[in-house]
Amino acid sequence: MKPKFYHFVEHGDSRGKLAVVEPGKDIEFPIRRIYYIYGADSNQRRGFHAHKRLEQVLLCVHGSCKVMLDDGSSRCDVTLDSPTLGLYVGNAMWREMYDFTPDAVLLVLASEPYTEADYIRNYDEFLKYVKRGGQPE
Ligand code: T46
Repeated sequence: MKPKFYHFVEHGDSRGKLAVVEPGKDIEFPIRRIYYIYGADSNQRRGFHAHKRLEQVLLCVHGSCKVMLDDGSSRCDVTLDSPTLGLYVGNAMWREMYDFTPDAVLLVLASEPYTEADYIRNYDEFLKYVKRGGQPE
């Protein structure tokens, strides 16, 4: 599987750096929620789920972490270590985040508000969901 990345433009001058993510210009979906993960335990993996509809872009704006993506037929592991590198995580994609550095801040731009019903937390159910082409039973 080939992950999709965004490379956001860095605006820098003598004062420092600034990066912009503008929906409709830099990413395709509207941003309806923003959350961030910090103080993550480097020995613990997070995630272990897929989403039915949600689209997201993950950016490690400080420090670094790794993300494992699984589309039901293949997997890939990605390192996020730059505040201008965004990883697109579409729906029907199993994800696990791991190897957080102590200073890591993982920023997530999400297309939908938080809805527990959108989560698929069981891996076998996820595989069945993918086989059905993302349709409910
Ligand atoms: C994802 C990965 C990358 C909320 O109340 N609202 C929210 O918007 C979110 C994201 C979480 N929460 C609560 C639910 C849990 O009690 O925060 C707690 C931790 O959430 P969770 O265990 O789902 O965190 P991760 O790191 O396993 O997964 C999160 C997102 O939930 C998920 O959509 O794709 O980050």
